[in-house]
Amino acid sequence: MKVAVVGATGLVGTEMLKVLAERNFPVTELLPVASARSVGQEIEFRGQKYKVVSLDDAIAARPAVAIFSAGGAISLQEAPRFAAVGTVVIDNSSAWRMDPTKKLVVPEINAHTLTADDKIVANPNCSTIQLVVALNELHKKYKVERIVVSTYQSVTGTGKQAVDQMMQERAGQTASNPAYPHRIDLNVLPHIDVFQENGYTKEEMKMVLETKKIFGDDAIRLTATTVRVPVMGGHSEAVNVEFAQEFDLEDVRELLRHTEGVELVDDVQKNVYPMPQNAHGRDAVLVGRLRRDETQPKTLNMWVVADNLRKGAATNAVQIAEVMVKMGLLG
Ligand code: 11C
Repeated sequence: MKVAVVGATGLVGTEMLKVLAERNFPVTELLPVASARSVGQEIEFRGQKYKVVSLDDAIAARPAVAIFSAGGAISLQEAPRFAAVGTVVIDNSSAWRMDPTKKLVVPEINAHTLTADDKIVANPNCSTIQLVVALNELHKKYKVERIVVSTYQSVTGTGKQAVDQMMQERAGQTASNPAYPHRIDLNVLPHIDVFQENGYTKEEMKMVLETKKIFGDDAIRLTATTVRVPVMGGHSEAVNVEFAQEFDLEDVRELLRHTEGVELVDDVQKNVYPMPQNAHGRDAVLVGRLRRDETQPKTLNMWVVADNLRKGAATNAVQIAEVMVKMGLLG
């Protein structure tokens, strides 16, 4: 199968290539696409060298699937051009997520909604993916009514520029090309993506809107505070979730043990709980610190950690492609 990876040299693009190789996705020809200045450069995939090609050359090659991670503007402009030649686009940007004609897919939850008409499929935001994977079975059994979530997000979510800023600051230097309006090392920024008119950031509103769309449930109320922390390896979330039905904490543990994509990491007597350093490089969504909210009934507190570049981006996108292969929707 011909596979294009658009944004192949970025942090997520690099992870996409790794995940495609690790999962033995049936790539017969790889078309790595990157900005004009990278065209002609070589990248390695499964021990073979591939030349970076332009968007036009990739479209002319009519790949079966194009996995995009090159920002919203490029997705808006270029995804329809790929779709027009019959390529299925799996897009990791926010460009198409809330378009009512596009599916927003987390395979464990709603892959069954995909059809042959879906030529542009949206991959959700990383902080939403790990939240909905953790809540999936709990929502089925107890029905989520309201979520209060605070995030602690890795600098890798912003990209290389932010990683460089943090490492330069950590080395005692002034960042040469800072990604953030303030220093990030030895600091915490309650600011991810741009501020909206309602005072929330776009990242916060993505969590609100994408959660409803993925669960297909507009009644879910969610309020978020998204925060950048000087961490690499994964995003963490403190989640307070109120259900319609009462629950038993042991049943919740049992459900999470059997939730696809989730690993229960919860043994506080031994100081065992999820941390970004345990999630790094892995696909599982780690869930721990399970406890009742003692201030009101039917409410659970939990701590959810996942590698934002893996399940939060590359892995989820490749899993969508895998499911589409199985459903006969690719190639
Ligand atoms: C972050 N969640 O950590 C963002 C990165 O809408 O796909 C992903 C942005 C997006 O900064």
